[in-house]
Amino acid sequence: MKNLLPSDGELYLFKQFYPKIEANLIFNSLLNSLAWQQEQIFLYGRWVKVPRLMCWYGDENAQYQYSGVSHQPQPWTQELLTVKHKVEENLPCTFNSVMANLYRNGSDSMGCHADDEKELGDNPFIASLSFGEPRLLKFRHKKSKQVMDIVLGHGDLLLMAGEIQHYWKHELPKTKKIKNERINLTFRRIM
Ligand SMILES: O=C(O)CCC(=O)C(=O)O
Ligand SMILES: [Mn+2]
Repeated sequence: MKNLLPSDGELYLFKQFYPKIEANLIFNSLLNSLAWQQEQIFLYGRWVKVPRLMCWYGDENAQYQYSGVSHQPQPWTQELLTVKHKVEENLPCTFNSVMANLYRNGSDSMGCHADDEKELGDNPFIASLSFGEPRLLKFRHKKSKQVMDIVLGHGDLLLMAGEIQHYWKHELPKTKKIKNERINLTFRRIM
């Protein structure tokens, strides 16, 4: 599999890791069964709603800090465990938690960031599965400002590895074109 980055980290895309029919079933079931919530974060002195719905599942000891707030994961559902096992069978790593994001339409988004929290370790493997509406994920090199656009489609698996979080940030921009939902699962290992 080819590294999509020109330098400073590793990024691999497995198109249709889940073929369409299976991806449809998983999408519908995650949409209806996960405990979606709109989180608030403290930004510039006030509480603001994040522009998407989120929830967090994992092993009991996989606590996670988000905007200074400690989050306890919800216990794994059978379906998330089945998905996690299939991802792990195809990658050289294992995970103890998953962050789920629901983008209700093109107005929902994720700002520019790197997944560089210290509890993820130095060069984490992060496996990101997408379902539903295809959306653009934009990578920006922190120094050279080089940009890499990747479209994440229904059933695609993206793997971030190596030094990528040191050198690149990523974001899911808003877009007026998209009216339907997308679900993203990012599997992580919290130390
Ligand atoms: O929705 C996406 O593809 C990006 C998710 C992401 O970057 C994250 O959860 O850290
Ligand atoms: Mn991220």
